[in-house]
Amino acid sequence: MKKTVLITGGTSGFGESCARIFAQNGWKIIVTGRRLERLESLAKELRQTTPVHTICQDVRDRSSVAESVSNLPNDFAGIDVLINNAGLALGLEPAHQTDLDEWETMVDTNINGMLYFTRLILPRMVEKNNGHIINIGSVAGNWPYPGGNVYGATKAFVKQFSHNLRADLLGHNIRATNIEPGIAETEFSIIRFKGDKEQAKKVYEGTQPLTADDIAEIIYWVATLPPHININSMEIMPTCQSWSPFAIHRVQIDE
Ligand code: NDP
Ligand code: 8X3
Repeated sequence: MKKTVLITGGTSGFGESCARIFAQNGWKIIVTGRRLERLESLAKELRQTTPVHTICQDVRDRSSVAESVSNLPNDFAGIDVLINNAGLALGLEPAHQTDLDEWETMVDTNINGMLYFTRLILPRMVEKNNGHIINIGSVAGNWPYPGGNVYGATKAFVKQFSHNLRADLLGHNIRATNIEPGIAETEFSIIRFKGDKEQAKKVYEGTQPLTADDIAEIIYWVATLPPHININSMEIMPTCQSWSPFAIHRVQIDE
């Protein structure tokens, strides 16, 4: 029997690549996103190989998420894997110069969106004693960097929530994984810099960043390991990325 994966934010980047790789491997696909045209064109492509159900919605809209989960067509209702991927970073300003609305948007999308889908789908997984929640965290949830402020904090939430899920779900045969990518070239930076493609391009200049397909392949591998194996978290960087020494502010001392 075909398995079913629900991927939030399937209109671009990691989510879109995940939809393709799971479809190529015969899974039934549920994809969400706000951009209807993109959802329709992806669905048209994937339907050549597998059944696809699309949900055009904002993950921040709790009642819409509840309605779409309770109205899933019968063929798609038994979700085996939920990939909480929809998310974004806005801005790279220091905390005291940021826009509070942008902080709220990141919290609502990266945290609340994930919570809504997880809470609504988990009881079905518990009932059938099977399932896998894969959350998309980030290196930004593990390591602070200037301008990472709320974005990194939302991803730290995602990480701890993923691990706490494991604690609650012990004995229910449900896996939970936090995927923590480093620099990856998707539309992420274009969104972070409010559509400024030149500024976004500079993030990747002179590097070989991760690609959406790299991450999707890792997610697919994690989801298809033998059922007794749970990857708790996986941090992935491109080879060209590493850590820096601690920053130290020094003042001139007059002798
Ligand atoms: P993209 O911008 O390419 O894709 C983001 C996806 O999220 C889109 O499909 C977008 O769909 C969806 N999305 C954003 N906001 C909402 C919303 N309110 N409601 C529904 N869908 C939404 O970025 P990535 O693929 O890179 O990002 C995917 C995830 O990976 C994010 O959680 C991001 O934080 C994380 N990540 C990214 C890294 C990177 O360097 N690229 C590294 C580490 C983690 P639409 O606009 O159509 O709604
Ligand atoms: C995205 C990676 O380093 O831009 O989560 O925060 S980073």
